[in-house]
Amino acid sequence: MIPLVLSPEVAAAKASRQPIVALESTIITHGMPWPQNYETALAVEEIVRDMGAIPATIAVLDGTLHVGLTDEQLTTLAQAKNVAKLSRADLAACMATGGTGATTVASTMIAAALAGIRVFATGGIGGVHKGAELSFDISADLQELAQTPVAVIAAGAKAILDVPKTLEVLETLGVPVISYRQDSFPAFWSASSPLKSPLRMDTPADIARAHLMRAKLGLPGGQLVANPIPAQHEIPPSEMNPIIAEATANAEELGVTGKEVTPFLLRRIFDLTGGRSLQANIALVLNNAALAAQIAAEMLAQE
Ligand code: PSU
Ligand code: MN
Repeated sequence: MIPLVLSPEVAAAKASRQPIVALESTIITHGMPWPQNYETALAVEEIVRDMGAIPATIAVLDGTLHVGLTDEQLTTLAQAKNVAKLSRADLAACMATGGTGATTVASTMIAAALAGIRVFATGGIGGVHKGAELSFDISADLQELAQTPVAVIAAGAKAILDVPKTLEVLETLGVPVISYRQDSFPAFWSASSPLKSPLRMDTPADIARAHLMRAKLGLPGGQLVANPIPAQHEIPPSEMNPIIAEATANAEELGVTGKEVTPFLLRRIFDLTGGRSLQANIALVLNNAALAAQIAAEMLAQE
């Protein structure tokens, strides 16, 4: 038996073949401050419902892997201190020892696939960090995309990463990187970047068909769908770049490494932008949730 618990709403959606969108919890516990983290988590669930799909937020609570959280569980998680950040390497150990932890992109994909959910919306994926040639800091999210059949809808990779190297690794791993309705690869807080996207698609139907086609070919893994932040919410690269440089320098000075790097940089960038980065982050997550719901509906329609 697979050790996971579906919420009643998610179980009912599966039984009646409604579209479902998986949502991660690290963005709640490590990516945004209280209370915006909780408000955003609720707003994301709401937009998924408005678009005709059922949201399934994923986390480990007291050793149990939950797919779909109640409002009470979400509130508790959003306020909890010192919650573990669970990537592929941490998931089983946390469950085995009765721990509580938030799932990253990698472990949310694992849980979603186990639950039969093929579409997952988040903010930005982890990737190759700047200086990775020395630190070897490459997120497990990239390998997960190569092996677990879930389409991940994100606003590209955060510009705190080495984005060209992230795209190179994704290519090496055979992960389709599809930008939505534009030729350039989006840069999280900014809608476009100087980098050309490996692939472009303009409809949820094409994205769904490509995902299903990979499965028919027996290709493992998912797709990264890079959905640009809506123009009215973006912060241009000219403003973000010096701030990212400063935050990255601060992380180095303080010797921040490993799992701490992404949360540290997000907090520092929040401070340096006077909270604007968070507003942009919220806007892009909502935008990704809406697209994910459409892709999930298309996958069901095409089967
Ligand atoms: N993007 C965000 N906020 C986040 C993250 C990504 O806007 O909190 C999280 C995701 O859970 C992602 C993780 O999977 O950071 C990547 O961490 P790492 O580089 O340590 O694998
Ligand atoms: Mn890392």
